[in-house]
Amino acid sequence: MDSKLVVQRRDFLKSAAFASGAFAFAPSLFAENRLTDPNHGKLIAHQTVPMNAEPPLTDLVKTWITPNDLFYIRSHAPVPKIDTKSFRLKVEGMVETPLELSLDELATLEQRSAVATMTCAGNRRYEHSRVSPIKGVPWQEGAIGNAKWSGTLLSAVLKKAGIKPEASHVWFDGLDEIERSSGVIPFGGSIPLGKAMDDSDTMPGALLCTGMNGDPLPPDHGFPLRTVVPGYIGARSVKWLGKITVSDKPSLNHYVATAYKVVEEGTDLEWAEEGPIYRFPLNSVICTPTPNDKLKPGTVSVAGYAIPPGESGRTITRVNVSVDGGKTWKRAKISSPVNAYCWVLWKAEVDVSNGTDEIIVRAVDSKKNTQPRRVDWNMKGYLFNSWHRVPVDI
Ligand SMILES: Nc1nc2c(c(=O)[nH]1)N[C@H]1C(S)=C(S)[C@@H](COP(=O)(O)O)O[C@H]1N2
Ligand SMILES: [Mo]
Repeated sequence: MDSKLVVQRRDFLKSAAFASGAFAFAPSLFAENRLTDPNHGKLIAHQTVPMNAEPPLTDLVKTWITPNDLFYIRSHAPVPKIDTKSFRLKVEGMVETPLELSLDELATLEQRSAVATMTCAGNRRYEHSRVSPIKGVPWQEGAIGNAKWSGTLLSAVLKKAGIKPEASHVWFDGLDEIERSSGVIPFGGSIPLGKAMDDSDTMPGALLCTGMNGDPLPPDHGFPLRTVVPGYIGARSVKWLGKITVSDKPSLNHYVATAYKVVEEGTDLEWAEEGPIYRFPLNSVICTPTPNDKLKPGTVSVAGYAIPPGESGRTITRVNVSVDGGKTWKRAKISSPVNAYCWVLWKAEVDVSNGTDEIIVRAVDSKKNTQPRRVDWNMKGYLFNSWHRVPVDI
């Protein structure tokens, strides 16, 4: 699949497709799409019904904790109206005692707070789309955020229900109604039971979350209850959670059984053979300067984020910036806490001259894995994590 290798941005700049505007940089396109809705005034919308929006990159990296009004929103259907008084979370399937829990009852079980980064599997899809167009929200690099999540340990709810020995997966169904050609379905996710029970002192395996950065969950982020699965792609963190099903296989919901897989050609066999994506990969991104910025020769401040792969004990150890196409690298300064399951923010000062045509970043994690220079194109544009390149005009 060499033709579909994600080629360097320099190559794109020269390509006719790029010059024709077919894949023009989104910032200009975004400017026309800015939302007028005061609640989402800071976000840049790709679509408003359902809401799919991301923050401007320069704002995104101003703080390690992403404020709720700067947190990207990815919804497949409008926000469902949920009456919190009559709301009951159903817990069923391979359990000793099926449960129907009110929000007050959930609050009596073990509570936790944890800071974790959430990112959409489609983050950076628009870069991928330049190789060959991809359907789906054309996310830039803003489909990511770092928040303090609080709520009930999923493991506490499962223990209360009693897990049957044959169980091995936990399914989540949302209360939203997504219209598909086959009919109306809820958004569904699922995780292996082992992940659900994998709590440490600092990080829950998964949370049933009611609070985001000290506020009740905003409606767009799943009020009154959502799953948060640290380390996993955002799609596993089901919003407006209504039902948990314990099973011996992954969920049969479309968003687990079919969508969110990495496939290259999309044959029936490939879809059937490929398993669901769970964890997100090592990644790093330059947030300033942006491709539109005019720079002068001399020292330029570069800033962005880097995220370790979503695994216990894996942290970012190094972020490198290059202005000569990756021949030499300068180590960036990490300006935030460094934790597993969380992004870091970084800054670097680099010297640019009239010959500089791009700035590149790549990150290294504590297992000495380096972010790949290139990655293969995939049909849905998921998990794009090649070196991030920003073309500059000096
Ligand atoms: N019920 C429901 N849960 C959902 C979704 C959805 O459309 N419906 N989108 C998922 C996807 S793809 C992502 S990336 C995250 C986004 O969470 P956020 O909107 O709070 O950023 O929610 C996930 N949970
Ligand atoms: Mo997503």
